[in-house]
Amino acid sequence: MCGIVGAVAQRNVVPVLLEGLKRLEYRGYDSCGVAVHADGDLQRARSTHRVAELEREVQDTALAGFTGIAHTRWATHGAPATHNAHPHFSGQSRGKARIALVHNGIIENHDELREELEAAGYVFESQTDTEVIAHLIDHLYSADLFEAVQAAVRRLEGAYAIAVFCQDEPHRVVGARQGSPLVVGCGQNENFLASDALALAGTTDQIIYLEDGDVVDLQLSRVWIVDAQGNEVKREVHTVQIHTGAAELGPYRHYMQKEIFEQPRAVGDTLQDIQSITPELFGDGAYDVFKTIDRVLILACGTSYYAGMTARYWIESVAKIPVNVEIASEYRYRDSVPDPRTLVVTISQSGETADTLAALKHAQSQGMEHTLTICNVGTSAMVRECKLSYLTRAGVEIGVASTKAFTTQLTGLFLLTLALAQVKGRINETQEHDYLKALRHLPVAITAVLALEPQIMAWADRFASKENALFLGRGMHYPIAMEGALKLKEISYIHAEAYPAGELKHGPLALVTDQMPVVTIAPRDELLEKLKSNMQEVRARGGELYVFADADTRITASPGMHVIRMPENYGKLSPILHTIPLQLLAYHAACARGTDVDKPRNLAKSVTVE
Ligand code: HGA
Repeated sequence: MCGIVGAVAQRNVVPVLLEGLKRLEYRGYDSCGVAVHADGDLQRARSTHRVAELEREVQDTALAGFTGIAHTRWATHGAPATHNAHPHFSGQSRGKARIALVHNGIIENHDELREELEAAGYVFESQTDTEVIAHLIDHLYSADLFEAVQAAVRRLEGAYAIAVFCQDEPHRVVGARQGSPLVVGCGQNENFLASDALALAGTTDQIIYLEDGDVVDLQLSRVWIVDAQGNEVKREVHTVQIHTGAAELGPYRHYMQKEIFEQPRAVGDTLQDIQSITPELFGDGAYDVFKTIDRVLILACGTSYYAGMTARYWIESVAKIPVNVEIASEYRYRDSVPDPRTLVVTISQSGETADTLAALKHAQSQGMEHTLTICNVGTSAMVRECKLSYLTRAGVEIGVASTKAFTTQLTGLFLLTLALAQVKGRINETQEHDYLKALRHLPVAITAVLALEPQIMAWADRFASKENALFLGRGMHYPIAMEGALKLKEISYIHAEAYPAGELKHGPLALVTDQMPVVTIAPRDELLEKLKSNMQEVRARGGELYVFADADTRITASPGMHVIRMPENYGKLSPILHTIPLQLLAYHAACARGTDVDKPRNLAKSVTVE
C-alpha cells in the first residue's frame, strides 16, 4: 500500500527519499513520485513504473532539494496514472504551485470538499480523494503551514497519513495521521517522516510513533507535535533496530519461493528457545488476564483470518474455551454483543492492517479491555495498542502472498492455546511436554515437506492450464484448504474456492467435471473415512483429485486420483505441515503461467487502507 517518506535537511534529500521508497516497495504500489523545494519552486517527478524508473528520471532532470516528500501509491480513488500519482500540488492555477502533499488513506468526504473547493476557484487535475487535502490546505493557508494543516485535518473524514510542505516555508515539512501509520525519524539538524521506520533504515534509528490525531511540525532542529485538540504532546523517542538483511534473493527465483523455504528457520525463531509454557510469554500480567477470560474473539483479515480459524479448532479442543473468529472489516461495523470477559486476539503480519486496527478499537470501545496480538512487527501500532503480544519472528516478508508469516502465526497461536490450556488447568505436564516436543520438531518436519517440491512442480504444470480449482479439507484442515485456495488465486489468478469436504454435496458438487481439479488435504485423523467418501463422490462425477495424504492413510494413486505422500502425521500441528505443499503448488502454478509472483496484480502487502 501507499508509502510516505518526507525529509527536511541541509543536504540534498532526494537520495534519502528514493532509498525510503525502495524500502517500502515491497508493500505493493502502482505509481510513485517525489517532490522537492528547489530554487524557490516546487518541483516533482512522477511515474507509473517502478521506483528505479523514477530514480532515472530524477537523475536526468537533476531534481534536488533540501526539503522534500515522496510516495508510492496503491490507487483507491482514480486509476493508476501519472496525473493521479502523488505528490499533488495546489496553487498552480495562480501561476505557481505553493503546496505539495502525499497521502495514505481514504478521505470519505472528498466529494463534498471538492465541490466546496471548486466553488472557491480550485481546478482539480486528478480523480483522487487526496487532491482535496492539498487544495484545502492551500485555501486555509496564511503564512503558517502548521496552522493550515491543523485547520485542514479538522475538516477531513476518513483515514489519512499526510506529509506536506510549502513553497513559502522552505525548511519545514508538516505531517499528520488519523488511522494510517506515520513515524518521525529524528536526526542531527535534519528530520524525517515515513510510513514505517524501515523506510529510514540507514538514515536514523531514532523513531517517534505518532498517534491518531497528531500533527507534527518538522524543521531542521525541531520536532513539535500537537494532538487532535491542538495541545503540545511529547512522544517517546525509540531506538529502533531495523533489520534489512532479508532483501537478498539468493539462489531463489522469487521472494515468495525464498520465504517458503525460510519456514523452518522462521518457525524455529518464533519458538525461540522456549523450554516450558508460561503465560508470561505473552507479556506481563498475562496470567491474570488468562485466568479472568472465559471466551476468545479473534479478529483478522485474509491469510491471518485463516490462521485464526485454525486456532479456533486448537483452542476449543485443547483449552476448552469458546472461540469466535471474525473478519475484521465486518466485525468493526456490525452490531455484536460485547462480553468484557473476552480475550480479544488480533492477528496481523505488519501490525498496521487498517481493518484489524479499527476492529480492535471497536472491541475496546465496547468495553473489551483484554487484548492480545500475534504480530510480526514489534514496533507496529497493533503491538502498541494491545496489552499482550506474541511476536512471530518470520523476518521481513516481501512476497505479497503471505507464507512464512502464516506458519509463524500458527506457531504463535498454538503456543497461546497451550498457555490458555495451562492456566485453565486443561492440560497436564506430560501433555504440555509432548506438545512442546512436537513444536520443537516442526522445523525438521517442515524441511521434509519442502523436499516434495519436484513432485508438486509436476502437478503445478497441469494446473497452469486450468481456470478453476476446488480445495477440500475437513476439521482443522478446512481453514488450510481456504488458505491454499487463496494462495492459488492471489498469484496464479486461477479461480479457486475451498469447502469443508462434507459440504460438497450441498451445492459445489455441481461444478465438478473432468475439467475441475480438486485438491484434497487428507491427514490421518478421525475424519479420514468420511473424507474418503467425499473423494469418491468427486471421482464418481469425473473430477480429478490431487491429494496430499499422510503416509499412513492408505490412499493410493489410481486413474483420476493423484497422490503425494506427506512424510509424517503431525497430530494437532498437522495444519502447519499441510500448508507447505499448497504454497508450493500455488507458487509453481503461478510460475508456469508467468505471473508477477511477488507483486500480483491489484494487491498490496501492508493493507493500510480500509
Ligand atoms: N486514496 C489515495 C491514497 C491511496 C492509499 O493510501 N493507498 O494505500 C489515492 O487513491 O491516491
